[in-house]
Amino acid sequence: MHVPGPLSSRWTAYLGLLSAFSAAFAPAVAVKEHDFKKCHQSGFCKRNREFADHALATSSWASPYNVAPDSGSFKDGQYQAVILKTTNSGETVWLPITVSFLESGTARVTVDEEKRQKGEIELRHGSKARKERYNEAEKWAIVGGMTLDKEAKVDYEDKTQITVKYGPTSKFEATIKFSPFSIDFKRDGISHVKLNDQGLLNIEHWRPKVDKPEPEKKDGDSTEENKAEEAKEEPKGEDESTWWEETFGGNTDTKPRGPESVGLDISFVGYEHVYGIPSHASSLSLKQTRGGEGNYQEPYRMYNADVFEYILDSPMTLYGSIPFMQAHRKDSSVGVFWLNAAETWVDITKAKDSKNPLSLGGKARTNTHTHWFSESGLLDVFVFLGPTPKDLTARYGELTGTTAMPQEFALGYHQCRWNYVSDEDVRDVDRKMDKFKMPYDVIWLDIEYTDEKKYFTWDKHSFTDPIGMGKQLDSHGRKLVTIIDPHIKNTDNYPVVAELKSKELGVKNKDGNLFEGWCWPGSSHWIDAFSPAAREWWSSLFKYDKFKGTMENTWIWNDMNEPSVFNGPETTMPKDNLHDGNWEHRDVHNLNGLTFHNATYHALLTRKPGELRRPFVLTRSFFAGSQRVGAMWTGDNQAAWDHLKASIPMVLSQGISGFPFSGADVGGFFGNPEKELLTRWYQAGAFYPFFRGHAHIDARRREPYLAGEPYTTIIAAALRLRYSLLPSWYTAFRHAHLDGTPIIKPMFYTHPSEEAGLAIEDQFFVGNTGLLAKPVTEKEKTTVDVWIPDGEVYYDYFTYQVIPTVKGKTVTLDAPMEKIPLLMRGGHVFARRDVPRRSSALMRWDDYTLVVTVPRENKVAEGDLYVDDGDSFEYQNGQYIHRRFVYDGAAKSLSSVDAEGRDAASIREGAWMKQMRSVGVGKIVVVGAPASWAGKKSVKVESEGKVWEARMEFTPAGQGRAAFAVIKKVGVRIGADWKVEF
Ligand code: MIG
Repeated sequence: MHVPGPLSSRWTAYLGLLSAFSAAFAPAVAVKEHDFKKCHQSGFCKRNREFADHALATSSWASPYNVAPDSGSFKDGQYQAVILKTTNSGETVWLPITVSFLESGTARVTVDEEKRQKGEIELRHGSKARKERYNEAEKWAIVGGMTLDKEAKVDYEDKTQITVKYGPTSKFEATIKFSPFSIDFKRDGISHVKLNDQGLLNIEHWRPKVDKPEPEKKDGDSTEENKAEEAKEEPKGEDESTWWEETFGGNTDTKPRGPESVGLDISFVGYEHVYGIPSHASSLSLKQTRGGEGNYQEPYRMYNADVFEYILDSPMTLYGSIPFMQAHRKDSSVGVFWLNAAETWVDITKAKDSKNPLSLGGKARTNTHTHWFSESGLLDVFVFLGPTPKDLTARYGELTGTTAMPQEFALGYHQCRWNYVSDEDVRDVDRKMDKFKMPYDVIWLDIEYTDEKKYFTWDKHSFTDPIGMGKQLDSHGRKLVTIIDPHIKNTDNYPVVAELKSKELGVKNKDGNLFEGWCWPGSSHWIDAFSPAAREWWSSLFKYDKFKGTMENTWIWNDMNEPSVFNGPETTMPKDNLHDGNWEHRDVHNLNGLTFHNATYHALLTRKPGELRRPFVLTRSFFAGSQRVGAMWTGDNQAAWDHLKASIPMVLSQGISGFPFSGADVGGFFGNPEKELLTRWYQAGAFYPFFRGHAHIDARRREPYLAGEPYTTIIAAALRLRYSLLPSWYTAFRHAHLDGTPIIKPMFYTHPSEEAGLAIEDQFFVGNTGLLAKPVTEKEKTTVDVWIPDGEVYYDYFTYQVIPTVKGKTVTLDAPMEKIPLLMRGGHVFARRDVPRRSSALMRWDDYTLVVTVPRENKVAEGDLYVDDGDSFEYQNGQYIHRRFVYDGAAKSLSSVDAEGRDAASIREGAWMKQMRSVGVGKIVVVGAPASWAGKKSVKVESEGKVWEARMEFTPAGQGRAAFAVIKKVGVRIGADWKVEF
């Protein structure tokens, strides 16, 4: 039985490390790797790897899974059949398979286990665990895109196989082979994705436990004798030692259903790069995982966990997971989404194609083989056939939803630390940011604001007047974020825990009693946010009159929702705990963070009757779909240069995996950054979609104004750069919201045809602005090499220097301390607001500056601007401005039209839109203006039936700087159609 002591080793180790930090600020202590499972310590991981080793080493290997003769039928876009597995003991296992072809061109393959069989299984220990493979991951992750493709057709069928054509213009096809079972997905007649091509499909069927003398066990490793004994069992070499019970780090997992993992190989034919499956502190282009030089030994793991002091360049799991992977080669992208919320591992290997070396213009192509396995649940995989990276993010977004349209303030700068110690401290930081002219939008309160870690309460001594504090912030349009965690202190006189208990809203242990564990408050219980009743109760706690001290500008931070349990196995919950519907924690673990985040999001929607504002909730743990309810950050990084560097591929990886509202703690959480590092981190952080400075409780104070000169001025400039570009960031969020496009984009995403860019992970484009950023992430570095993806002209953002670029080559840029390497690609128009102010709210009615970057040969430059009230849901009723700007060098004009072709007259203007009538285009800057404009003093402006002249100043090219023109006092409304003629 799992009986955690009140102060387990985990808890004391945690405290020990914390105090070690306060004592010495020793250089980063590496994560205690032995606190987390390696593959060989996770029973099903070990078994699936051994299964793979055996299959791949056996030349005559045939997958023991076959589609039952005549079991298949195809109807209305769905193929259904039964796969039979014959076990070594001669037993036949029935596995119903459904292949769904969706209208969007996505295919879904779901394999379940025959219900009849499940019924026969007696669970051990009289367990209450649900006897069914978990089939509700889709209920949490999927919100659309599930319409079946009624046009999908059987193209060919015989006794051995069936081919279905589907997708837009039927250019996709799937050939399902029966014996052994496999699926080959083709696009335009060519194989791209193959399932079970290597024969690694492995569905550990449910079986009764046959009691026999317990073999000797030690933490997942079996002895040599046991191995010999087990070799006689099915399938060959199977290690049964962890079938029925598993022990790790002193915690025992009673496994009432026995072995039940699902595994499958997925091959990407002709693909050399795979990306995604965040979050890992790893490269953007994922590494191979089965050893060899420069490769990992361990599979990428997804088992959401509070990984203390995580190490870099590692496939270890982190706080959240998105089992969505994309493969890319020159001009083609395909992908898979493995919908399973249990512990999951992915092995990746790459191999030159020996079979057909002449296939791609004589070059032996590389195939990437991936091997996925999850501890329990359905085998459920979506296959995307691209062909572009944008198609993948859009199709994935249709299924799991897109980034919620954020509060506009959320794109500003967030000032956090563990902890601001009193309301006076908060007020003081607020004043100092103003004094040093540093814009910011949000100040954060970590766990110490509470009365003894009882959430929804305040420490009465240090936070005497939270409302007064909130009002001071509000006077400059600023916000407060307070932390609320899922562990509820188990103590007397705390109504929250009393209700959780009396209403039975907590996660239960395997015996069906309220689960108790240790976290910050000491003994705690955990809300079970899978339960509708618990979510409803959670909502009640956030009402303004319930969570006293909060007001309209208070928003929420959800931490520790993996969940983190100090005395639990791998710092989380026992897998045999029970959730709503008696699903085991094992089945739902990776969804836990999403459900809690989701509960908080919905709670904030109902704080006050009639108040309909977009919630802001930051989460640490997440799963596919979490993007619909808020932002994430990459957790407890360190104040070290390599952590700054690692943050960029991590944030890019989030972006291409459907959850782009992400950032890393600026400055590094643990330790004290030297001033140069802190400054460079602000310069990089100004390009994270989520931009927050944060620090550990034992770290020295590091509010940006404390840095001293020249750092303070440089950091202030980075903050202001962020603020001036907010209109473009917000527009990028709009695109992410509409179709799942990342906010910052890696080279493979924007330039999928450029092979040399496919692995680049340290530079990126911002939205559609053409802004190419390459933050400095190395100490004492004063130059950077930027790789140039195309033949466009590139200008320096600050100086308008024309960068001497060659497509596909790097160019070295000067990057002294005060400089952020930032280029403008020719051919874009983007919006800024140039008047520096204290917060985004104070910029709401400022005029815009439009920057036109003239492309090569003075052709066409384009861009857009999306604006709404940044707060309510009125944008869903058409209350927004979305302009498309087109600069046409040949026609000598710049025009603004409604980006969606809406008729202005058809929009009934609400209060916000009315007020926007007073907001105009203050300035237009044309970078790279044609030399022929020299001598011109004005331009013709036409809008709303009027024509007038506006002054233009032209500065000719000189010393490598492009010519540019500035038009001031343009005099047009931002919401109106207009045209400028040069
Ligand atoms: O176990 O709330 O990642 O940002 O400051 C540490 C205290 C708990 C972990 C979060 C970190 C936060 C800290 N929390």
